[in-house]
Amino acid sequence: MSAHFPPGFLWGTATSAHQIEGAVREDGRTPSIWDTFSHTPGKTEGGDHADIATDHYHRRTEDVRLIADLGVNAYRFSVSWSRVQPTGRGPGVQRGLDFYRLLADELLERGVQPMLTLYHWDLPQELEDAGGWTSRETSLRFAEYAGIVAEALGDRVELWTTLNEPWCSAFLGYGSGVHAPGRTEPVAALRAAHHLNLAHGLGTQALRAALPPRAQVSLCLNPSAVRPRTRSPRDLDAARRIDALANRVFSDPVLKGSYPQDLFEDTARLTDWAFVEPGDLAAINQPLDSLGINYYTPAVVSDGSDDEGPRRDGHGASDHSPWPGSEHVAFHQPPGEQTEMGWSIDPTGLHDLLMRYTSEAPGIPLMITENGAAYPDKPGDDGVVEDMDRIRYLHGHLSAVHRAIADGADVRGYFLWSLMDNFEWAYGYGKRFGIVHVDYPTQTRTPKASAHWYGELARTGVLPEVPAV
Ligand code: GBH
Repeated sequence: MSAHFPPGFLWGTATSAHQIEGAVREDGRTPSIWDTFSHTPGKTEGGDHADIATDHYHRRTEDVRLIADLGVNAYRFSVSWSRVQPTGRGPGVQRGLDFYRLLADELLERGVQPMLTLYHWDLPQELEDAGGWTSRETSLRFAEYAGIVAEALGDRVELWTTLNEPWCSAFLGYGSGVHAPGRTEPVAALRAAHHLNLAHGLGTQALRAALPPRAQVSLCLNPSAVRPRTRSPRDLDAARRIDALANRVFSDPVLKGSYPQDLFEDTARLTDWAFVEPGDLAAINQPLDSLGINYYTPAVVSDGSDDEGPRRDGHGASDHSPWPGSEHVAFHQPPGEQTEMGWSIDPTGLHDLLMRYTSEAPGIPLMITENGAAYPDKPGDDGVVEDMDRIRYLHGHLSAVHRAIADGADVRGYFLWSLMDNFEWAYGYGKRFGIVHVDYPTQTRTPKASAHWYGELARTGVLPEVPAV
């Protein structure tokens, strides 16, 4: 039986501003923390930076045509905060806002629904210099920025997302330091997590005030499908701890208006959480129109208290843990196939998460706002990239999505990461997530086999088979 998806399902691809735009010094844009970080020696693979990236800022119209030609009906992109509000304060810059306005218009003209993310990790450097996400002020600045973008684009963009993966911003940015701003302070990471939650809440209020009622507001999380390595009490406790730090620290305040009690206990020797002020949790606990889930791979954990050597979570090679108060938890590579990132391929993790949020966020539609895989794709002599590994990855995960829908999950859309190869953060350009190949020296875009395969799915709503090789 072939898998049919519901009518009206959103079939999209996703990108983020810093990973594709380039043009970092144009039209009044100032550096973000990722410009600073990638230009600091030793922070990214090969010293790669995103000064040019895929030059999307200059190729907007061509790229919109590419998106529409794939056959998809949605596109998720993010706004560069320092292009729109260079100091992180004060009025918006018209040229910056115009770029996104034109992008939205060109997408809509071609029948592609835009989904706008306000923050995909590129904090204006000026705000970092004033404390970044460790400072409460940044949450207030984010709400102001949200209002500016909503005023400028609210008449044409219906789908809004406040933050992309606040876990990465807080714990990779301020804990393990493998992401910008590269700080390695456990308490700073916890403060950042709270201020990101607060930014989501205040930003959502600012969006609601400025947007027409039909607009939909969401938050994109990267929940961890975390599994204990054994059923021993110690491994179960390790899984509970990671679930608190990866998942519930974000989902509980947003969905329930509280932080998990066990998280306070796990982190008690680090902080008393006095940075959570009266009224914050009510501000964070705003109604959501949908919840975005980004999924790549599950996590298998154990209590590693007796293990030798530093703990690593596999994301980069930092000696600093992104798990404040739970540094003793060990992460294990599950058996079986992996993508080029070394991330194990396991679609059941996605199914599990969709079912989990179906019960934890009842009545809130779900979207898969990112899913995809990196492979070292090389074009053949004919220029074609036969990325069968990626097609198999996608087929497996889309089957899991279909199964979750059959099991009662209200999933409204799927956004494939990524539209095209791009700047993969600390990994630089060596890791290619695109369904469109980018030849960086010439900026030539060539759809891979997966792009044709995905286009067929988007046009028909029926999951195609994996082609035989
Ligand atoms: C997303 O981050 C980003 O939103 C996007 O910008 C990025 O390009 C894309 O994914 C691909 O990386 O570290 O081995 O334990 C995803 C970040 C990936 C962080 C999975 C946690 C767990 C695997 N997450 N990772 S491991």
